[in-house]
Amino acid sequence: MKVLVTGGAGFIGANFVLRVRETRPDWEVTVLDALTYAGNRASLAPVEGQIEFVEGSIADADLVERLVAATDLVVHFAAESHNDNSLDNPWPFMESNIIGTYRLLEAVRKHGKRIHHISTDEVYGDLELDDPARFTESTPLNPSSPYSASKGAADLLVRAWIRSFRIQATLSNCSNNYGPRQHVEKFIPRQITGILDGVRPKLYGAGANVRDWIHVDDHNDAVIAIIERGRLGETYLIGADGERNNREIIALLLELMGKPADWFEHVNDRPGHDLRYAIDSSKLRAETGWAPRYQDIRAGLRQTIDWYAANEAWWRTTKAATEQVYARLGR
Ligand code: NAD
Ligand code: TDX
Repeated sequence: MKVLVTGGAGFIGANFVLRVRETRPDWEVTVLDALTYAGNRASLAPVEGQIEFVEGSIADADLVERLVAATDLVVHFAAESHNDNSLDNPWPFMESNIIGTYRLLEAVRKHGKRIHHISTDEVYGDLELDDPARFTESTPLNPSSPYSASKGAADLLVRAWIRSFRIQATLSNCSNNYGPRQHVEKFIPRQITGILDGVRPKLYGAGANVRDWIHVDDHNDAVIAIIERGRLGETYLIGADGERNNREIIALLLELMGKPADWFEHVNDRPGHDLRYAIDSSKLRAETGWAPRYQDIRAGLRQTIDWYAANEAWWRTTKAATEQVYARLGR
């Protein structure tokens, strides 16, 4: 099977390509990635020579059409992915996440190919801390930030192309990922690399916000399960029952990295900061048999810390520029 992976130089996409090479060696992989500030070709170094890499944008209709025509399946990870950036400048999110997805859908429709669209639990908005409810596939879309609104818009386009044009497509909405090769702008790698540099973790507001953490390999195994065993036209929520508030994550990182429990600082909160995300993944588990392998977040964080400690060259190049952006935002 020929697979076109958009955003394959980003965090989840690169880990997907590595996982596919490991577990599905007969899949032929082409990566399409614009190499924005978030893309890093070094993430694909272990599979150099085993995949084709095309530098370009999913918003480039001609390029997208040519690549989609030559593939069997598109796995669509490419996106602007950081909420804080979307609050600072929403435009790249509209272009990549909405127009880019539209270009892919039109090419998929024209050439009769299949697409799996990667999305986020953030399209459902947020939950109260004391609400026993979790998101399901039938939760209404209610996004809060320009990022999550652009992802929700893309999800609606995919659903409309399924209904109106009967394209072969599946969707998945996953919770917060962690693991190796995540950009240092994101919560967990920002704090790990900060601690390695002797800088205290930075907690937005009081840190009561809850995220439902999943290891990136578990997310990608779920995507492979949906590709192989999911029903066309369906949406699947991906989550590993990993609810933790941000204070708890910082406490775990400090403990695992040998720092005192109070060695962190509070910084300005994110405007419109979603309170809690929580995923009910029973549909995915029942229909595909998928289950997460990383049940213990402590072990997953240990592996992630070890990866950043051993791969300073990978993150050092982007650390200073990332912190300059945060300094300007007061976070
Ligand atoms: P990332 O920012 O690390 O990577 C995104 C990649 O897409 C980068 O390599 C970037 O160069 C590329 N890209 C951006 N715009 C592009 C364009 N116009 N054309 C081609 N390539 C482009 O993001 P990530 O965390 O790996 O997220 C990947 C996908 O998973 C996104 O769709 C995101 O919404 C979704 N998602 C992420 C999480 C999470 O916790 N990180 C959770 C659920 C869903
Ligand atoms: O320095 C920080 N301090 C802090 O307290 C940073 C960078 C974040 N935070 C908080 C904000 C969130 O409550 O940590 C939590 C996680 O923040 P992010 O890593 O920015 O993730 P989030 O906004 O939850 O979105 C992520 O999960 C869903 C991904 O970035 C999205 O792409 C995905 O869709």
